[in-house]
Amino acid sequence: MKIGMVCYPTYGGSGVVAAELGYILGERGHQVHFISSARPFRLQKFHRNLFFHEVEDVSYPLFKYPPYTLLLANKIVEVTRQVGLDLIHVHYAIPHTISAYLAKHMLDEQIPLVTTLHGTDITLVGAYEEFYRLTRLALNVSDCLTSVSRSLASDTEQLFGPLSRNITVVPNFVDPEVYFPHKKADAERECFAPAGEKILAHISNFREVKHVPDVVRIFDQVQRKIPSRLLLVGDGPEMSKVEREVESRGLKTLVSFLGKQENVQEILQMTDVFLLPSAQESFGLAALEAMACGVPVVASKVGGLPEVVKEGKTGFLLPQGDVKGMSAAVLRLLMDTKLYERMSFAASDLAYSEFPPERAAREYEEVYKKARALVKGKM
Ligand code: GMT
Repeated sequence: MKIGMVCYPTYGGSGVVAAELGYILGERGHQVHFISSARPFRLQKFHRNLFFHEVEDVSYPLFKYPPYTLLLANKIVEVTRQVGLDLIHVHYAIPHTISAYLAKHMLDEQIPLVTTLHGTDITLVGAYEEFYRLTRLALNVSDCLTSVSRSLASDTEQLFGPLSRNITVVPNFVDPEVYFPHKKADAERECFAPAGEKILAHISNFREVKHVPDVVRIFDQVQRKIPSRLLLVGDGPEMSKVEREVESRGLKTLVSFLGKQENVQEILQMTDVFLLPSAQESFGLAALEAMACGVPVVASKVGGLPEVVKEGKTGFLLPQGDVKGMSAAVLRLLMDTKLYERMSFAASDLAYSEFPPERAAREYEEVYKKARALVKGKM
């Protein structure tokens, strides 16, 4: 098939999932045409079946902001005409589904539209008064809807139901050839933990929903009992708040800010415990990547996280905001070598057995088939 894949190019789970899905579909013989404002950051390797089409800005004196939604719609039409797309698969409802819907109206022939919901498009953006009706429209005009967890499917139905389509759950996945346990030799850990300290890590886009200051608070409790270091990976609007939290606690020398990183597996492979104290998380892809690297996760028991992190088996889930409980969970892990090894092994084992990329690709292919049949039926 020739698939038009629309996604955000920036650091964030939905763009990662779209890019990695593209590589697997490309391997399975599909042609995947990415359409976005910039090359998705995980779409760096060349593949004979993957293509990138950039939505370019136009500047016109009357536009305060270039109308991205319209430019994207136009690009989808252009690519469809140029290469003969069989289907459009958009990641993140707003504004991508709306642009694709417009594109469908500008095309002479019917083209199936699949929308994958990733979480914040429903729970945050979709909940804004200004976007609620548009999100509802996006849900109802997609030929097929998928969500990355059961929790997100049920949140969507609760917030926007009744919908004209069922939501198919296709969980995110992890590539075992990239994410695997590889405890770095002391020499490699040394630059972050020179005295053999334990390493805690957090990766996100530093938005409010991630509660990164809680990561610092948890780390503070832990380092009082066990010599440890904290690696903070990513950047975003909450960064200054996080820096203040680090400074006010006198932790500057123990915390490393690594900024945006592409090969996060290298960092995860030297991490002992991964922290994700988010207020909401439809899936928690970073937690899955950590688990695949054999890193137990301590996280909030919210959204889809219980579908990824198995409580007491691959990590610990605590109520959101329970800094004391999360610190105690990290200490428990770091103080009990047997428990740690058992959880570390179970984490990668479960990541591979329950979230294999091939299965996700097959499930998306099924959804594509269904969307095409639905559209054919309408003609
Ligand atoms: O977490 C973010 O703010 C980014 C967002 C995205 O779309 O890039 O992440 C969402 O999609 C990811 C991939 O499906 C999920 O793993 C994240 O849990 C989800 N984030 C939230 O629900 C907060």
